[in-house]
Amino acid sequence: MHDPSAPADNQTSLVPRRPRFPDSIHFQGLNTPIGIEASRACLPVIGVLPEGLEGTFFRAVPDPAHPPMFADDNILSGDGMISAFRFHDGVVDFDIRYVRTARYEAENNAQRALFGGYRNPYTDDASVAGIDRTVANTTPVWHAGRLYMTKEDGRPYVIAPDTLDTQGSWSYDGALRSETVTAHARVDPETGEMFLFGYEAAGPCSLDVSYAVVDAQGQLVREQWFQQPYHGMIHDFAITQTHAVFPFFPTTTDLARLQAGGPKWAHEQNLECRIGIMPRSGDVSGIRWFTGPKGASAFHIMNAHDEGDLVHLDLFISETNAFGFMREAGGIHVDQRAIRGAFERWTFDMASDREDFAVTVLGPPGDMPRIRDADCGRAYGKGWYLTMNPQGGPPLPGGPVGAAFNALVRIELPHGRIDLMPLPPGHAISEPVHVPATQPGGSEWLLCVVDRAAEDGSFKSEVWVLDANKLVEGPIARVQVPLPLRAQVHGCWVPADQLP
Ligand code: V55
Ligand code: FE
Repeated sequence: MHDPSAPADNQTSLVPRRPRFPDSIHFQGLNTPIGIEASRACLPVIGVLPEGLEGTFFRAVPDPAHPPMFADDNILSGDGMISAFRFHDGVVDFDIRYVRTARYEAENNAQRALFGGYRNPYTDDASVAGIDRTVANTTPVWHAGRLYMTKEDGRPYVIAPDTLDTQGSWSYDGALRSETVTAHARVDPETGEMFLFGYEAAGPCSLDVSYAVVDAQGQLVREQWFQQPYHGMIHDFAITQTHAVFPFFPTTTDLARLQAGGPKWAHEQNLECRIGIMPRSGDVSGIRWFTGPKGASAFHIMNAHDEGDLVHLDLFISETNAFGFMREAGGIHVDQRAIRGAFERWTFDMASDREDFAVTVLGPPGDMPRIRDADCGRAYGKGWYLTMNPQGGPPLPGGPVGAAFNALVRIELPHGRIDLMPLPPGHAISEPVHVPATQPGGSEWLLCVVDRAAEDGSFKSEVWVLDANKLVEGPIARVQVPLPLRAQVHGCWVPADQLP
C-alpha cells in the first residue's frame, strides 16, 4: 500500500528537518547565530593586564536559539545571552549562557520557534498565549547587589552573577505594576537610587508610561504612570540632579497593524519629537512638554545635567531612524550611509514657557556612549562613543542597522578636544564599558570587544583593554576569546569588591 508519509524519493530525505535562518543581514556577518554556551578559564592575553583591573565585564547579545517563524524577523528578537569576562589576579575567565526566559524554555521544550514577529504577540503560536514573550537581550544592569538582564518590552530577569543562572522574572516582590522596564536604567552616583521607566506599561500599544524609583537597598519605593503624547518608542531617558527627562521620537506602533500581522514600528518623518521633563522626585502631573524637529530620531543619551534653570540633554541625533526596517515600514527609503546626524546638546529653559529649545553641536555623529558612572546626571568633562571612520574601509556587516562601528571617540565637553581611535579595515568595535580609577590620579580604562573578519569569512573576537585617556596608544592588552561573539547590545562593569 502507498504510504503518503514516506519520502517520494531519496531527494526529500535531504530536506532539512528544521527551517533555516533567513537569508538577511539580521542573520549574517557578525549577526550569524552562534548559540554556544561555554565556560573557559584563563583566556590567552596578548600584552599585560593592568594591575588593579579586578571585576567583571558583563555583556548582552541577542542570539536566536531557533530559526524564526517569519523570514523578515530581525536581530532585536534574538534570545538574550549574557556573557561574563571575569578579570582577577592577572587572568580573565569567560562564561556565556542563555537567559532562561519563559519564552526560551517554551521554545527549547518544543525545539522550534513558537513566538512570532518582533514584539507582535498576534503572530504567536496559540500554544504560548499568555507566556511572557520578552527575550531579555539588551542590557545587563547591576544595582544593589542584583544583576538583571533587561529589554524594554518586558520585566527584567534576575541572573546570578557568579554562575549566570537565571533566577526568574523580577517584579520587586510584586510591587511593580508596570509590565515593562527600560533597558536604560539610570543610577544616581551619590544617592544610589535607580530610576526606571517603562512604556507600554499596561500592555502592547498602551499609552501608559511608568516612572519608578528603586532605593539604594534595592526596594521599589515609588511608581507613577503618565500618558505619552503618541504611540512612540522610548528607548532611553535621562536624569539630572533634579529632573527626569523623557524624549519621544516619532517611531510609532499601531494596534490594528500588529493585529494584521504587521511590523511593530514605523518611522513617521512628519511627526515632531516631544520631550517631557519633570522634577525627578516630583509628581508626574508636573511634566512639561517641549517640541522638537520633525522626523528626528535618537536611541542613546550620553548624559544630562542642570545649570540653574537650564536642563542640558546630550544625545546622538539622526535625521531619520537609523534602523532600516523601522524606516521602511514607514515608507522611508534612504541609503544608510546618507543619513546625517550629530552628537548634540539640547538645552531646555525651565524658567520660560517656551515649547522649543536650543541645539548645539558637540561632536561628530555616532552612538553607544559611555561616561564615568560617577558623572551620571552631573556636569561632566568627558565621554566616549563609537563612530564610523570613512577611511576604515567598508564596515563589517553586523548589529541592528547592518553596519558595525569601526572607531572609538573620546570627547572633552562641552567644546574640548576630540580624539579618535580608528580600527584597521575589517574590524568592528562594540560599546565600551568604563572602569574607574581605583585611587585618585590613577588610570581609568575602557574595555570593549573588537571583532576581526578572517580571510575565510569567520570572525575572531577579542576584548581590548585601553587607557581611557590615551586611546591613540591602542590596546594595553588584548584578551582572545575562543568563540566569535555576536554584535553586542550593551554591557556593564562591576568592580570585584561589589561581587559576591
Ligand atoms: C533597541 C534594541 C532592542 C529593542 C529596541 O538599540 C531598540 C535599540 C535589543 O533590543 O528591542
Ligand atoms: Fe540601548
